[in-house]
Amino acid sequence: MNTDQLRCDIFCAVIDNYGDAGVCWRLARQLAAEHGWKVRLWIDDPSPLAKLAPDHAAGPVEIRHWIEPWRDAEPADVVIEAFACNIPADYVDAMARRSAAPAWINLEYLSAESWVDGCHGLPSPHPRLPLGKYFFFPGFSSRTGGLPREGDYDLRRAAFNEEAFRAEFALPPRDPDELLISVFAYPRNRLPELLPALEHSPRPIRLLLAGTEATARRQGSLSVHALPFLPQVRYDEILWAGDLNFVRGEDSFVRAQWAGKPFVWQIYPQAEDAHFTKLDAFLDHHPAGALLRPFWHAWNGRGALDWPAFAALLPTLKAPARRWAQHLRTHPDLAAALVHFCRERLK
Ligand code: TRH
Repeated sequence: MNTDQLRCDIFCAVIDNYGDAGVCWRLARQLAAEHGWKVRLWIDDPSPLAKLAPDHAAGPVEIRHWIEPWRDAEPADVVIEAFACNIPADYVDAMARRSAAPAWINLEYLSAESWVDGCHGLPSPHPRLPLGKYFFFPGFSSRTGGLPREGDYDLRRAAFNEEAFRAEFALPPRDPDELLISVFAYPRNRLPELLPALEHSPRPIRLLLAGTEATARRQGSLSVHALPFLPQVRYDEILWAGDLNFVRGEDSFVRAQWAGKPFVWQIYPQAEDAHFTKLDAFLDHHPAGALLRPFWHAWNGRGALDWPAFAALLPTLKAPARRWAQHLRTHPDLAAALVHFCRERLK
């Protein structure tokens, strides 16, 4: 098969929030824009895309509303089901009827747990049809599929104009002593407990509440601003402008790492605190994990939220954050790894 211009169908079921659509959109865009693939994104709820990518109609990805009952569509060369969503049975039957079986990928959730290394790339034969599906895990080690990072990331960052960004969102020019904190958190968060400590900070703090409509206010050392929800290509700007970024879920968590700045992760909560295993696995890998652990645990609901102690650590956290980003860059990015993986299977 000519694997130069492959056709690819990505299936995305939106469970909640922006992460499902956000991860799929980012991957779809990169496969189309950087690898020349002809990508269709089948999404059961396209509404998050209106905010993530308001200009998506301009291409290069074809957005399709995934509606059941399924209407026939010819299967692509590469079929990606995101986060183990169940792709339509009729589509799977049509995949089996192709002369060459498509490369069928189950794109999994991101985790730093060690079992991921052993499961990445494993095949899972179909019980009935001559088809095999492969588990593809994003991750932090060279034995995983890596993390999404666009080829133009460095160029965009070099072109980022912090002054213009601040002016656009009515933030005053930077005070040299200021600490700029961005917050993107779940609605259940400990920000109300953090605010009094920030108000009493010895240095001025500017807090950007990402994707909210709160009104600007000032109290003691703290100034609070709301930022509108920006298109996904611009979310990085918030992280580049920040000295400390609070992020959540999966995609913003990865972007904070590329920014190479200290950050705090609010992990997607799971039943019976299962998410703490995932949180700790990440901290075990991060060069500043031991320092970050108490505050990160507290931000996720365990233990006292000791802002003065964490603020005192911030200067120490800068170099490890940069080192971690550099380390991650030594692995191929997720889209490149996926393209390589699929080409091998389609040979
Ligand atoms: O929205 P999330 O909480 O998504 C979550 C996670 O993906 C989680 O792992 C998954 O299980 C659950 O969904 C179903 O957080 P996440 O992953 O950071 O996605 C947010 C997206 O929103 C990300 O692509 C960045 C984007 N974003 C913007 O584009 N503009 C903005 O202004 C902001 C604040 C976010």
